[in-house]
Amino acid sequence: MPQKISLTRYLVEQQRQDGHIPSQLRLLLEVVARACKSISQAVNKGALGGVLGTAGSENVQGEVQKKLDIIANEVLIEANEWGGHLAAMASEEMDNIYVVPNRYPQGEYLLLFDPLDGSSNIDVNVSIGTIFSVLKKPEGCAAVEEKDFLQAGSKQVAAGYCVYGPQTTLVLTVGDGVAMFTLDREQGSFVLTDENVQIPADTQEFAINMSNMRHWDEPVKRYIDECLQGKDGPRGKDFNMRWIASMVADVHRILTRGGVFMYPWDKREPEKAGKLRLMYEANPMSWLVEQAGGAATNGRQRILDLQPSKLHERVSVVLGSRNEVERVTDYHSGL
Ligand code: P6P
Repeated sequence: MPQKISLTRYLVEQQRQDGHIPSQLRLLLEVVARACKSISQAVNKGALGGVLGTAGSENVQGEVQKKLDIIANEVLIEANEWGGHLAAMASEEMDNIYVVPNRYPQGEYLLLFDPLDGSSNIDVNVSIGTIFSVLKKPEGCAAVEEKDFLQAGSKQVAAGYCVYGPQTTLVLTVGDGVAMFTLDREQGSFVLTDENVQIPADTQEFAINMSNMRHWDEPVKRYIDECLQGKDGPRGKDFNMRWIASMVADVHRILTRGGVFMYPWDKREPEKAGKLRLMYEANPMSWLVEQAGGAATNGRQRILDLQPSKLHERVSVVLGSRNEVERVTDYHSGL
């Protein structure tokens, strides 16, 4: 029976091997993992825990907040504010940044998260998840402000998500590939179940919300139309479609077996670059996908190169199997 490697042991060995994970970052990642275990418990209770349904409020995005959105946000704030590893946090569920209170020591990291992505699936028992991204506080920065968060995704020092599905699985990168940890509920710990995750460069599976087809730009319409023509069309092969409406679940499938995920700009709200948020959805997911050999663009540019101007900035997303992402991006360039 192979020895079980816990998340703690994996992080300690990574730290020892190549210093990729300074001790403060290791502490931060373990605290986030523990918070995800608590969120998983709350999600698993569902109706028995009285946590389903809406909270009767809206978030900064103008979206109705579910009770579990707020619970997950509070769990992450309370778990991370006292440890001394963080200077501040930012969340999809909070208009402004949350600076660590003066009663606690300040650390050198900034934590950003979507505490519970896929909220529309909560009440119908479909996989949802927590997405997180870690940046360093800028050098010489005394009092952290929102502008200190506005760093390109290429500046991330850690990124990951925890998907609450048939298994609770934590997926993580610190820039040295992607590792997956499955929650062993009997031990109460995350156990390494996959490392060096690799996304196949080609795929026959795309993920997009087809109901928006009439609103898409021409390059996206062309790409999807060619997929739908199947083996008799220009692609010469049939395609399958998946759309879970939880980015975490769709990305987890792509990391596990390949595919391409698209939430492109559309003309319903032309002033918005896209629906998904750059800082705490697209950036962490794009780094994970690239670390697993895939690619991630906004249709034209590498997502990790984008310079954010607002904390809750939105972006168009095309990510997954490298050859498919490159094809979509080429179509946007008129090739
Ligand atoms: P739609 C969930 O609300 C989310 O932000 C992503 O997790 C998901 O991929 C997308 O929105 C689903 O959007 O328009 O299909 O409901």
